[in-house]
Amino acid sequence: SNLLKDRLREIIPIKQALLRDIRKQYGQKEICKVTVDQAIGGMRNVFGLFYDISLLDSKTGITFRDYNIPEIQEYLQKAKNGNEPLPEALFWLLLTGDFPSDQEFKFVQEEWRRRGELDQETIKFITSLPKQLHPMTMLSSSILYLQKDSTFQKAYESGKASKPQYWEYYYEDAMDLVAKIPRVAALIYRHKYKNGDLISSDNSLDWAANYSHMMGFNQFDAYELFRMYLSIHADHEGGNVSAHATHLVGSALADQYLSYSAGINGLAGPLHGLANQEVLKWLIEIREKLGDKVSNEKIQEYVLNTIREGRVVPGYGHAVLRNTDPRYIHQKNFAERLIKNDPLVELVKQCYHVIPPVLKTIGKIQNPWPNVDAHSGVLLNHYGLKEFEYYTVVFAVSRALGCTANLVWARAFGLPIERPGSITMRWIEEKFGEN
Ligand code: FCX
Repeated sequence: SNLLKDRLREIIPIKQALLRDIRKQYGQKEICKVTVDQAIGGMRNVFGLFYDISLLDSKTGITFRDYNIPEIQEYLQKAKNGNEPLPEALFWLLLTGDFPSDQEFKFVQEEWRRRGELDQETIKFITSLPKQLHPMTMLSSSILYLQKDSTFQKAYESGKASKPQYWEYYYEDAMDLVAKIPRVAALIYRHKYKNGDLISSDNSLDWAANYSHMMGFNQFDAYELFRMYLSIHADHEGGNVSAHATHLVGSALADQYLSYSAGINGLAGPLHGLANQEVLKWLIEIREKLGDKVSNEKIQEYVLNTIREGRVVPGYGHAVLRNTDPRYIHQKNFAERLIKNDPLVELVKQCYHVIPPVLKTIGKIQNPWPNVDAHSGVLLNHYGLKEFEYYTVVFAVSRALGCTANLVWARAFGLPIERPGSITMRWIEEKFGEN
């Protein structure tokens, strides 16, 4: 039997009824006012999206179905002798709202193993991509290529799919896409950086460790890093660029592949997921220019210079968070537990003390604290992933969990096509002007 789909079949009618009740009771309540400034200013604090699987609080950070990062670390399945949550378990939690039993966890793991292999044409497509492409461009193109296998697209085209069943096809496509994405990502890595010397999968490993293995990193601690990394980046509520882009494109009934490829394209922007590559570049630049043992004063000066040059300090600031990102803290704890004497890790730690006070002095920055990207690069670098251009691909492998899980629910709830209104300068003047 299909444990996860069966569980969803049970929950979906209950949640659908709950949503109907919520609309009946609160449908006409006002959530927030929208000012002209907010419309022009990237819609900060405009609550206009419905996204049920995770929620971001500006002070305490992300919760996945109401559980924060320390809680998922404590309650989700871990590897033998491991400390980090396994993404298979997180995916169950995101989809169902419950922690999986061991049997349910194993079900997801087995399904992903079964669905994870790539066919020869796909391998050929990926290993024929021009090597000068950015790895995120390669990933997005490869996900688009996989769209040939979309069960939703086929069912829709043949007229077989009816609206109440849409979610089932989205579920199938989510499971396929998530099962395959580590292989796609590892192939891209080996093709671009390791002369096409491919490593086949090892299905005795869990999903995250297998990804690490296919990349070529086989230490237990590297496995732990991938388990941790792929869990904590999985989702960050609905308004961030990658989740929102996926959700928006999906609302036009574009399938999971078309939708997530769009999300990946947004994640590839330097103000979003690409920041983790930028952070490492920036840290290495500091060491090249200022040497091994950099004083706090020199770092302060360097930060001010970066800003003076019109650049952002990568890994710091956030559109919603107003505190240190708990995903940063989680990675910091990981490093303190497992990594000794890595100068770049030490530099990240030093920056945490030095940078926020400097950013606070630049009045306009809303959040001087580090975000998730401030730490992730040095950890990947520590275990041998030196090609920082590739870092956002690992982020994208993780974000597939949240983005595809959300689309299953978007179809289960029958959410309509997204179509907010837009305004012009003339519209504003005519509406609010004196005459
Ligand atoms: N360095 C320099 N300037 C910064 C800054 C930083 N780290 N963070 C914010 N600012 C600037 C903004 O550029 C803006 O300047 P402007 O008015 O001249 O355009 C001003 O401060 C106000 O911005 P603020 O309201 O604080 O932040 P936004 O919501 O507009 O933007 C991001 C949020 C994350 C885009 C911004 O803080 C930034 O560019 N940070 C660096 C890049 C980064 O780390 N991104 C990753 C974020 C995240 F975790 C993820 O999505 O992956």
